[in-house]
Amino acid sequence: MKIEKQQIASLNKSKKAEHTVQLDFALNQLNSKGIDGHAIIQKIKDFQVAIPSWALGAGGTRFGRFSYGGEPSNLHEKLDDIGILHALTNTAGSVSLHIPWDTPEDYDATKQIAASHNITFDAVNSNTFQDQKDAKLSYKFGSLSNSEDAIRNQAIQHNIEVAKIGEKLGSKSLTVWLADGATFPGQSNFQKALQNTENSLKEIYKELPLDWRMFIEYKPYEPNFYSTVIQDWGTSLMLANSCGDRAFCLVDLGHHLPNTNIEQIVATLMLKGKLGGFHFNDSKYGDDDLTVGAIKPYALFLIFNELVYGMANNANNPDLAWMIDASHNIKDPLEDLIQSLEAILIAYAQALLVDQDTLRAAQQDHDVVKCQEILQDAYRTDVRPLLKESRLQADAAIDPLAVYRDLNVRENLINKRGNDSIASGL
Ligand code: LRH
Ligand code: MN
Ligand code: MN
Repeated sequence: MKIEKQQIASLNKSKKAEHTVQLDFALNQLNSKGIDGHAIIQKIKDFQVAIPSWALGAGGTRFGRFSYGGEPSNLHEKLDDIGILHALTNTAGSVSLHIPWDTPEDYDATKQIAASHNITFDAVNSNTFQDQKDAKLSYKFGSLSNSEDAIRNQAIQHNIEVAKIGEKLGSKSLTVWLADGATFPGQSNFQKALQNTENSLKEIYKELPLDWRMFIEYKPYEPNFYSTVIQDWGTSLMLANSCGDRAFCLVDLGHHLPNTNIEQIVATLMLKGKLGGFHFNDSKYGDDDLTVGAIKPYALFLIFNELVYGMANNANNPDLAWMIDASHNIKDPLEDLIQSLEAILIAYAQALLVDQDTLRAAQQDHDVVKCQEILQDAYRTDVRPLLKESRLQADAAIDPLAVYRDLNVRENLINKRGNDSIASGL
């Protein structure tokens, strides 16, 4: 199923009058504060977030999985779903593949379908946290950190292979996330596990094309519940530094212990030019992979405030690879992704409203109250009319969720694919 521009344009018509009133109000409000709303609209229009190939079906939990119906059962159907998202939002312009879950069978066909939806290939993700069907050796006790040479080698070769697959599609980066760790004290030697991981990552890094980047993702726990080899940003930074200039840290919002100051981590990594990738989601307890902005929207805004500051001030930090990393247990995955994209853009637009010069001056004066006022004034501004305008200008939907429902997208997908198709992935 493909959504045509014409269908969106005709549904936009009914929203146009109300939108114009709201946009005028928002632009005037910003104007009175000396902010150029049109410049913000342009930045929102340019902002693209990768959709992971594993987020288009119902994820489920270890207790069960409830199918949503009409799920994509192969890579091409997944690209079609991202095409729907991109047509509606103009923000989902790339896909992040998980190999081997979504290894292309016919590269030309895959590229053609992606191109027909204006979708590019973002970071490719390796997977050494599961044993694959025909795998000779098991990752039960670790992959890149394993105490056995042959197992480490199999995992290294897999990562090199994933990069080769990505190269054929036009990807420029590899994301490595390791489940490696221990579930019980004494199970593994911390120093050896870390040293093995460092050596393995260096082997992979050495084989990456020169215009590629490597992103090293960290996570404190799960699936191992006593220790994880790459547990935090410090470990990730240390490993990235030892690999080289093209290795970076990847921050996944769900990969922090409760109350961690993620915005400070972002600031620190950007100062050092070492923040490369970003996985969006939200959580209440752990790596819940909930819809972005569903639980802690102010924290997301504070994180974006540091990202915006870093993008303006840390020329040594590369452009970031943005991706949604969420799982869908009870919602329609496409509706959930529309909500996540909206939350990301809201936080981004609000962060763009922060008057950095006034904030610096207030910080210099130690005017703590004013500092807080500046941030909260931006956070409490309704930027949704700017988002709507950015979509309208890009021929996307003023209200993507409403158009999705008006066009009966899910019903159409169920008719086409059936009620119990299953997407590969988590
Ligand atoms: C691990 C993770 C990582 C994986 C994805 C499926 O929790 O965040 O990014 O690749 O989930
Ligand atoms: Mn992640
Ligand atoms: Mn995760």
